[in-house]
Amino acid sequence: MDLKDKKVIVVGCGISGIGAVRLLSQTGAEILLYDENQKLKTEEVKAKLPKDCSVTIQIGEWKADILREVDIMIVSPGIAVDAPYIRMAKEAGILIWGEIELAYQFSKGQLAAITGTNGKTTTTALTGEILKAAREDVYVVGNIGIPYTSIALETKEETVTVAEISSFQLETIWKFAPQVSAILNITPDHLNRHKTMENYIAVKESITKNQTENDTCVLNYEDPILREFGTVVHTKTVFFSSKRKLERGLYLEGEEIIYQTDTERIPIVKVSDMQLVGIHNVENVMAAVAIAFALGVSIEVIRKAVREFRGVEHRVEFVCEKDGIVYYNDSKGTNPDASIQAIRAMSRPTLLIGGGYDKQSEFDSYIKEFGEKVKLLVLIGATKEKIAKTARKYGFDAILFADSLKEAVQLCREHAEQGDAVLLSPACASWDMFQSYEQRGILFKEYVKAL
Ligand code: UMA
Repeated sequence: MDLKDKKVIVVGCGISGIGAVRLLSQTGAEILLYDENQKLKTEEVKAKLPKDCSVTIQIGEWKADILREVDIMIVSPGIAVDAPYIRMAKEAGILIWGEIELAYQFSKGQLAAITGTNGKTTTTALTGEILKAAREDVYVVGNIGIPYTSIALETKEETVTVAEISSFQLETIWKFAPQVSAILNITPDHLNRHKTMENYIAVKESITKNQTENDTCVLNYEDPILREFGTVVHTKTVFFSSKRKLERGLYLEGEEIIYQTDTERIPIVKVSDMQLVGIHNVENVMAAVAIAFALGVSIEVIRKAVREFRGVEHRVEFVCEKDGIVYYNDSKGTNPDASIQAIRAMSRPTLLIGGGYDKQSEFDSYIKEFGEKVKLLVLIGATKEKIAKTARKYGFDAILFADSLKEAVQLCREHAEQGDAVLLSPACASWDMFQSYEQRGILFKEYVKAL
């Protein structure tokens, strides 16, 4: 679409809004940037934009006349579509696009789009690595943290873009049509935003809405919602399953991932040859393999990239093995559910470091996951007493307290034996002791390496 002389309002001054303005500044559009947050300073926002970029910035209270003569509204993912000013814009007949749609409108080449409640970042990163091993011009963007608009104008016919797409972003797509889509799983999440599970499912499934029958959708057979969706979706489908053999699709045979196509049975990789651990990662690998295969990547390239992929930093990330003890950094385990996945991924007796900022979470399910696997729990941070109390309630009392992460690492080393794993997966945010989960993870790795 030609945006020359069109009036476009961008809502949100986060990385999506800034990406959108940067793109729009190349199109000849007249740009208005709005953000509700009164604390933002116009000068600070300006500093994030190119110097020669002509944009009117409005911060704080929404003024009704702001929509006068506006043609298109570009919405950041964090803004709910039922926000009053979005409703007003709709009523005024203004086109509402998400930042993803804007990027799509200006993109060339092929697009793979990955959504799902869990696993999308790992699957997106791995798909990106496989494609980079096969093709020259590959971008990895979206919810993973790089706005799609930041690269859209650089794409060419031979480009492949791999995009992690959240439910928030799917709410405001219009013509967005990936050649390959994937929905990894759908379990309750973000219901404060989507209101009902039906809405959440519908928005996830809408990733396929503009795909054609020549395009592909990759789906998890073990998710009952997606198994059903596979029977009605109009695209070609590829199922994957970590629990049963499929007539067609990807599945586990013993220890090996197999891809059964219409004509061939293709062994992909043994789980023991992968650096990713845990059954959830087997599923992520299957999805990434299916996407790459649908985009024409050879099996040899796929195999090599899967074997070499070390995972996403801070998500059950293998740190090192020392004296027969392996260390994993799951600092991204910032809530009990995420940490449960990490504990499940451990195949050795485990010394677990937990605790952190208090988000008022309940830790019952986290403790119940310990089973016979967790042999020692070392607690740090604001939630240490609360987690210890919950653990004792379930009869688990192999608990130590530490005043710092460094001390927790040292305690684990003292108590670990050859064949054990030490896992940092706090089930809590980091803000009581660190700036971010990234900083917590980086320090953990430093302390481990210094042992
Ligand atoms: N704002 C308003 N009004 C609102 C809400 C927000 O004006 O009602 C303003 C805020 O004041 C702020 C700006 O909007 O200045 C923030 O916009 P945003 O929340 O869309 O954040 P971005 O920085 O643009 O980041 C977004 C995604 N954030 C969300 O979906 C909340 C990032 O995903 C994504 O990486 C990025 O775009 C690039 O595509 C983060 C996320 O938490 C990681 N995603 C959720 C998840 O993974 O569960 C969906």
